[in-house]
Amino acid sequence: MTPTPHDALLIIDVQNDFCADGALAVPDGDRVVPVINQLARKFQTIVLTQDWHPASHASFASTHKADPFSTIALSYGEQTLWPDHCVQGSPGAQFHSELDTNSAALVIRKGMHPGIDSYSAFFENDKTTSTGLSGYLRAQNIERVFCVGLAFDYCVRYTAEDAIRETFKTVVIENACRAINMDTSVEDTTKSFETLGVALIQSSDIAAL
Ligand code: VGL
Ligand code: ZN
Repeated sequence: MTPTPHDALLIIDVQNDFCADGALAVPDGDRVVPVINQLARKFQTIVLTQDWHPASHASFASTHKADPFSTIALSYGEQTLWPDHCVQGSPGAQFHSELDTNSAALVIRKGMHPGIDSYSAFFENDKTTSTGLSGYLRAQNIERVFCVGLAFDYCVRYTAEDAIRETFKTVVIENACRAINMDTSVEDTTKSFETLGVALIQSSDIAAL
């Protein structure tokens, strides 16, 4: 697989709070950084996402005086409650300091509505509020997206699922992702990718890396 001008790299949530010592640290989250930086050199179109919550966001357990990693019913359905993370402007919300952000054309900030979480780079968790990413990618004549980053079983998963529903060919580069891994979340993700036709590859499958 060699990236063409019709391919985009979507780099999901490589932020301090998802890396070592972060508020919602993903095991080995930091290890995606060198892999992603290497991949980025192969793509002309790169989009970054940044989880960017207001204080007291509806996805924070503290907002509901509930335990982190429990679930709650919100207006749009079941929502997992997380430790406070990626609060707008906080150090935890910044990109990992070693991530190459200079080559990105666009940063999509998500999870900004106080009452709606957003795992996907395309649609918020209510499945109707759009971030505008599809329109941007279509305007750039993008036909295929490669998804990388954190976390494999949440934001990368939802992004890839929406990308293929939005009719982009969709590839997830497994070794450029790390998972939160709750219950069967990783297994559920790989099964869903198989069902939907999301391709799962390794960074070494990208030609002449
Ligand atoms: C994420 C949980 C909450 C992610 C973001 O980036 O996967 N997970 N917010
Ligand atoms: Zn979040």
